[in-house]
Amino acid sequence: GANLKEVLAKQVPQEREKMMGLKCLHGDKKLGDIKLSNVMGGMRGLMLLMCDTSYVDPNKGIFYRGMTLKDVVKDLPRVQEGSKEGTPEGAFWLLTTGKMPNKGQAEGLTKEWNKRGNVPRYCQRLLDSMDQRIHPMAQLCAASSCLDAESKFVKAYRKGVKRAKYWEYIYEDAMDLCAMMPPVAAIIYCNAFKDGAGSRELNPKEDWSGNFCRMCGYKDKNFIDLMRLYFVLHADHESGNVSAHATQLVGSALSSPYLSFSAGMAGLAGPLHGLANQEVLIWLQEMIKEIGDDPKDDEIITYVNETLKGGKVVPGYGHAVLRQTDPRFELQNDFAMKNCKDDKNVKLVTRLWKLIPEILKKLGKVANPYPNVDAHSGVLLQHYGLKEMQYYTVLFGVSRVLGVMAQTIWARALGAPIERPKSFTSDFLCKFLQDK
Ligand code: FAM
Repeated sequence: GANLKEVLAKQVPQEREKMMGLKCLHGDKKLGDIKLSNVMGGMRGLMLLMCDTSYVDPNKGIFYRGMTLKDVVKDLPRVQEGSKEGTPEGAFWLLTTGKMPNKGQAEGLTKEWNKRGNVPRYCQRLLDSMDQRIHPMAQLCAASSCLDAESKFVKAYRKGVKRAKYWEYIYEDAMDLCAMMPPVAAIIYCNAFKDGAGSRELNPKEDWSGNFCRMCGYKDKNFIDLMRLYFVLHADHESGNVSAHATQLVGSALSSPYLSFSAGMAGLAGPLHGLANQEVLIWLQEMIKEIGDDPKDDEIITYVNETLKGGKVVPGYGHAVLRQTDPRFELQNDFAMKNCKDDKNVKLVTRLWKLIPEILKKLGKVANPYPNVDAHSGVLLQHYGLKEMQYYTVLFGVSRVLGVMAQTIWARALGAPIERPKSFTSDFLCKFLQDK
C-alpha cells in the first residue's frame, strides 16, 4: 500500500483548506476568558493550542485520533511473529494519518525505520565521551541536538525551499529521528550500565521495540511485548504537556525537529513530568526499606501521610488534566495481571491504587487523587530486569518522540506560526486591574 508520506501528501491540502475555513469563518470568535488565576496557575485549562493527534478527556482519559487507548491497544496490528502487542510503528501511523494502519503499513514503517536508523559516528563519539555523572536524559538532549547536523529541513531551508513544502523535509527529519531513537537510547543505556557493550547495529528482522531491547541486552519475548505496549502508551498526550509544548514552541521558530525534540526532552526530565516514573520507583523502594515489602494497610497509610507532611508529592498520582485513574495505568496493570501478577512490587502497586486516592482526597486540594501513567511503569521494568531507574525517563522520551514528531509534521504542514504570547509587568497589571 501507499507509504506514509504519500498518504500524508493527500491529506495536507484537505487539512489546510479546513484550517483556512475555520480561520475565515470563526477567526474572531472568543474561545473563553483568561483570568489572572489562569496566568498565575500555569495556564491550566486555557484553550490555547490546537492538536489533532490526541485529546485528553478528564474522565475518559486519552484519545489517539478519537480512539480510546484501550481500543488503540486492541486494534493495532500485531506484526512480529508471536507478539501479543501492537507496535509503536502502528501507533505512529495512526497519530500522523488519523487512520489505524493495516499490518503491511505498520510493517512498512518498521522496514523504513530500520533503513534510516544508523546513528552517525560523531553522535556515537559524543555519547561515548559522556561522563556518567551526566543524567541519561541530559545525554539524550545532547544527542538529539547534535543530530541537527543531519537535518534535511535545514539544508532545504538554506536553499530557499517554498513554505508549502517545509513539511516534506520536516517529515524526513521526523522519520530519521524516530528511527534513530532506539539505537541512541540503547547506546546511552549500554554506556551507563554495561560498560559500553552491546550491539549498535539494527537487525532488519527485528521491529523498533525488538531492536531496542536487543541492543540493551534484553531478549525475553514478554519484555519486548511490554516495551511495545509501553512505547504505544507513552507516545502522545496532547500538545500542552511540557515535553510536547516545548517541542512545538521551539519548532514554531523553524528550529529543526532534532533541536525542538531536545527542548522537549529537557522538559520531560523534570520531576513533575517525565522524571516521575523514576521518582515513583525511588519512593516505592524507600517505603519498602522503611516498612517492608508486604506492609499492613495502616503502615502504608502512615508512610504516605509522612510523605505529605514532609511537603512532598506522592509521585505517580495526580494529573493536570485527568480526573480519573489514567487508562494508561490500567492497561499496564492488565499486562501485569496477565504476565507477572505474583511479582511482589506489582502486588504493592495494586494495593497502593486502593489506598492512596483515599488519602489524597482527604487533603481536599488534589484535583486528581488517582494514579497516572507513571505509577505502574517502573515495577514492570524492574520485573524484567531493567532495574536502572535513572534511565526510565529515557524510555518515556523514546516513546514520546512518536507523538511530538507527529504533531511537528502537522504543525509545519499547516503553517503554524511562531508562538509569542504577550507578557506584562506587575506594574502594568496593577494599573490594568484598577480600571476593573
Ligand atoms: N501528591 C501530593 N500532592 C499533590 C499531588 C500528589 N500526587 N498531586 C497534586 N497535589 C497537590 C499539588 O501539589 C497542589 O498542592 P499546592 O496547592 O499545595 O501546591 C494541589 O494538589 C493542587 O494541585 P493539582 O491541581 O491537583 O495538580 P497540578 O495540576 O498542579 O499538578 C501534577 C499536576 C501531575 C504535577 C501533580 O499531580 C503532581 O505533582 N503529581 C506528582 C508528580 C507526578 O506524578 N507527575 C507525573 C505526571 C504525569 F502525568 C506525567 O507527566 N508523566
